[in-house]
Amino acid sequence: MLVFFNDEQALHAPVHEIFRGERVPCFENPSRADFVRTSLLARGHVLRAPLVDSAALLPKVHAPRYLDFLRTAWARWLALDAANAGTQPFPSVWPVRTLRSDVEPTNFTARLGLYSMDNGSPLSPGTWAAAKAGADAAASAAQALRAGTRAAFCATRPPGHHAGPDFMGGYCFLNNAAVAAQALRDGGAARVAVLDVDYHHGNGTQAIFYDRADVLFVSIHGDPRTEYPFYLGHADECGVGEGDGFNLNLPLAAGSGVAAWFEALEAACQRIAQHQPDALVVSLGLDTFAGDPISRFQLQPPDFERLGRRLQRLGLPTAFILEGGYAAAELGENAARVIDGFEAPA
Ligand code: SP5
Ligand code: ZN
Repeated sequence: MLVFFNDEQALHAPVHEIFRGERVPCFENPSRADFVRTSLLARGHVLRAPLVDSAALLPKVHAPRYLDFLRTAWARWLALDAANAGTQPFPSVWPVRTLRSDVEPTNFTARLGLYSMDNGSPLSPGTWAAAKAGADAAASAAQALRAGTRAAFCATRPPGHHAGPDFMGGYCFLNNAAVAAQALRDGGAARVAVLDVDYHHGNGTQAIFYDRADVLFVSIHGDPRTEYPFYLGHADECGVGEGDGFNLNLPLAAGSGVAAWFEALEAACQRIAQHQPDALVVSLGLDTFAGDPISRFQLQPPDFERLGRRLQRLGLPTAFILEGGYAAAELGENAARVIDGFEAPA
């Protein structure tokens, strides 16, 4: 399979995240992509650098003032105090209900809160470069599909599906799946479907396309009553305006087994087929794996092959975008299994 790998991913390497009130090493770290690279190379896949600049696509899925902040955030952090070079900024205040988000504060921490949904998306000096290269990979995958390639796989990090129109969150900064879907639309696809199989609901992608009928969003995820991102991903979220009917959430209780997961996948695939899209974008979170340290589904390595086979049967040009998956040492194997299933003889 055509695989895009952005070497810049290694430039996003924050040291700590906050977990249960304590600073712990980041679950989302460069080793994840390294394991995927090693595994895909060993299976004979050729890895290519992204070749499309996503700059013109980004303002179609993100607010310009958010993009400006993200691009300049580290420089602004250093401008506060040169000693900040060795420390990570975290937001500490957010414009929740009754507070205003239309006036951009000048204070750095206030701005960071304005553009964050959580304190779980630490920045590092190369965050923009890494995230931008991931978006370039997504745009490159879309271009390859437009040129007739059956499928492409973006081994990108940081992930993207929690990043909304104007905020970062859940380790995500730029919404790579949204970039791919928008690029496919701009390239002539009348209808696109995004299938999000990450353990966590793709709140950012849902928000970006919630009022649109041209991009169907379907997600299978841990029930937000107990699982991150908590405040979106319920079954009654169907879309709004022209987008009414073009959003399908299939939440499953944390701890759900493999049979329940594949039943949801079947429902997802049937809705996607009904949409008759010209292309499919898969937000491929591999944190549904039983061994994932922060998630609670039970998929085993062969189940990822089964997922790939089912997606192949949709018969659509398909862009896979890597999202979560924190059992880093198993991530390469599980990613390769999805590709194996997709490429298996029907
Ligand atoms: C892309 C992606 O997968 N982002 C996930 C972000 C999750 N951040 C919050 C994690 C909180 C996990 N709490 C789980 C407790 C398990 N012992
Ligand atoms: Zn996830």
